[in-house]
Amino acid sequence: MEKIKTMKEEKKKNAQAPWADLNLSNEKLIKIYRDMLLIRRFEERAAQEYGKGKIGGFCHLYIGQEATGVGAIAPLREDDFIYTAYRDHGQAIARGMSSKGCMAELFGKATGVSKGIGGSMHFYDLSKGFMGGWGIVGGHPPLAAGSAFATKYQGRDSVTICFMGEASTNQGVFHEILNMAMLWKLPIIFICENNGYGMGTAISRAMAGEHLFEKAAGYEMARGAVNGMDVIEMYREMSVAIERARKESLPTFLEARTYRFRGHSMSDPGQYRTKDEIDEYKKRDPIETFGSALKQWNVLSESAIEKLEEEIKAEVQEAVEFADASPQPPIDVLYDHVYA
Ligand SMILES: Cc1ncc(C[n+]2csc(CCOP(=O)(O)OP(=O)(O)O)c2C)c(N)n1
Repeated sequence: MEKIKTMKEEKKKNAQAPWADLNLSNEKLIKIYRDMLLIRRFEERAAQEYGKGKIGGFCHLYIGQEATGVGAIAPLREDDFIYTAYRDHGQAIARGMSSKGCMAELFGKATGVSKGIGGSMHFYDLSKGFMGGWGIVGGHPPLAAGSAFATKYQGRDSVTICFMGEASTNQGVFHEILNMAMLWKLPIIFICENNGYGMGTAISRAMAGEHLFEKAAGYEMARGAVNGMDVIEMYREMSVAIERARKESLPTFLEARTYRFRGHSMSDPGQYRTKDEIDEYKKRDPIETFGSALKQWNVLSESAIEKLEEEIKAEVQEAVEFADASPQPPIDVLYDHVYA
């Protein structure tokens, strides 16, 4: 007798994979998953090392926001440029910067990606087009626009992407730079990672209006909101924006709605939000959601995921050992790159 299919099986049979309309090989899908998992495990370990006093100063974790960074960076070309704020570890790893160099930077060691004199907020790697890691809220979007202006001026078809937190959109400079980007038709994509809070202040207490992405409407810029907890949706919307920038030399403003599971920084007591709220968002954990989809569509098996976990655990362990064994930067570099 023919087995009666359950609704779930029927759905599974008829529906298409969420990435069916995108030209994504299994290899690329696995790389996207691996990058998200590596960011998560790297940062969990960074938090532990911070607790042991191996990492000092500011340290802002990206945990919860992995899909935004990975989904935005995965469709880029090697000759594209990335600018971001201080919550930069995840985007650096997504861009392929080595976990050893990143961990060593957190440890303040000479082998770090910024030679140990940048720290958590100032990751940098010119060879990857990763232009930082900037600490002043709203300070770096003008630099990113400058990069987009430069590549356009030189006749190259590189694209610049600029991550920023939602709080930076309340700065005056944000509006100045959106105006210029549209006026000069710059090949740039502004990605506003709206995680709902600027330090301990909920966005509703700091920003007039509900639809953040509509701030770009005043400049008649292509704009929209995207589910930043869904790596495939990010990839899809970014692909459209990248095409617009590369082919038409036009900017885009994307509001990625996301959430950070950890505090603003390592010293955040977190009294401005409830555990229930955090738990609610954890149900939408971007890594678990994507992992389940990959299993459902037979891209990865449970045992393949376990193997990836093992590999990543070993990679992070090696990164910590490398960072620990590396030398401090020499004292005479203290005033290098400091302008007065
Ligand atoms: C011009 C400026 N003002 C204040 C600060 C202090 N500050 C550091 S982080 C932060 C909140 C920024 O929130 P958001 O841009 O939404 O990024 P998120 O932390 O959510 O990633 C503030 C006010 C700063 N770094 N720069």
